[in-house]
Amino acid sequence: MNATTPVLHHYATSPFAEKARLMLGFKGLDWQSVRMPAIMPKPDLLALTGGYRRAPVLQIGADVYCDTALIARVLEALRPGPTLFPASAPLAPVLAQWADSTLFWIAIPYTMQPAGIAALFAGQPPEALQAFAADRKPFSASVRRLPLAEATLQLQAALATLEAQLAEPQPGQRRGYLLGDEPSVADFSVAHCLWFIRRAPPVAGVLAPYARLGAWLDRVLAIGHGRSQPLPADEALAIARAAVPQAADVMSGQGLAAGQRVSVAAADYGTEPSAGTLVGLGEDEIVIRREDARAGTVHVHFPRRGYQLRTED
Ligand SMILES: N[C@@H](CCC(=O)N[C@@H](CS)C(=O)NCC(=O)O)C(=O)O
Repeated sequence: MNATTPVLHHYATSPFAEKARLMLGFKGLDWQSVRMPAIMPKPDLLALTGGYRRAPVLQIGADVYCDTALIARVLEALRPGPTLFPASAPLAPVLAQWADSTLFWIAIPYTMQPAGIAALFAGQPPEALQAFAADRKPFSASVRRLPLAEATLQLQAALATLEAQLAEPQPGQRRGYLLGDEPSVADFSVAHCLWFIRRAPPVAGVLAPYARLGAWLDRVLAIGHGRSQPLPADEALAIARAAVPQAADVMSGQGLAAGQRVSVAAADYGTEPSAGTLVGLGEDEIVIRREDARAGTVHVHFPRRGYQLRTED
């Protein structure tokens, strides 16, 4: 482990964090693990991001990467093989996006039905559930919450489609993963949603009729999380302070210039903005520079898709 070892800021029960952990395991990368709280306040995380509060966040030195769609691309650049984006599966990012935005918001209300909540919060005081509910209410207010009956129907339809996708393309021919014989980013995006359902045994029976999907989920989860070492948040901030962020460029033709004051926020939910100076803009990446008393000068990176970039001047 050294100053350029990836640092994942995450918590155990977060589905998107599980996606990132599995992708790190798939890449065979060594990483450092900073535990963040599951609810606000998250002062150590916000020292890095300047406002973005979602889980997970990846840090490499003084560069901070928000959103698992971007984290997947960063891990791919760090270690190209095995690839998350096989040339034979051009639809992998599209299927991943469907899972992250649509399947996730079916799996969450389905799992968070009373029996699921009771299992997920078993052994915790009632205040823990109250605090979680109070945190998530404004966080996800912009998402239409599916009633349980509708979530269940939509989940069963999605599971049946995924089961069909895993059928043998030709008799005797294997399809080990959703888009071929090797995993792609799509497998990790679908897997984290189903991983969450499995964590609540009283409601996980919904997965039982789909045998190929169950075997596929076992295979993806067996990839594991690779090798990680715990890191206190203070030490992650010290790593950022001691490092120099990577150079970035602002592409032309977008009506924006390096040095402009901007803010960036998720467009869907958890929309707390991060403000800073625009230093990078690419086809699918926004980079802002910010100064923080604890983290020093950091570059915070966001995907363009799904994020709103606003000028502040
Ligand atoms: N599009 C984001 C979604 C991240 C997300 O929704 N994370 C959830 C946890 S699974 C979250 O941040 N929940 C609120 C929190 O942890 O404070 C990504 O791909 O990283």
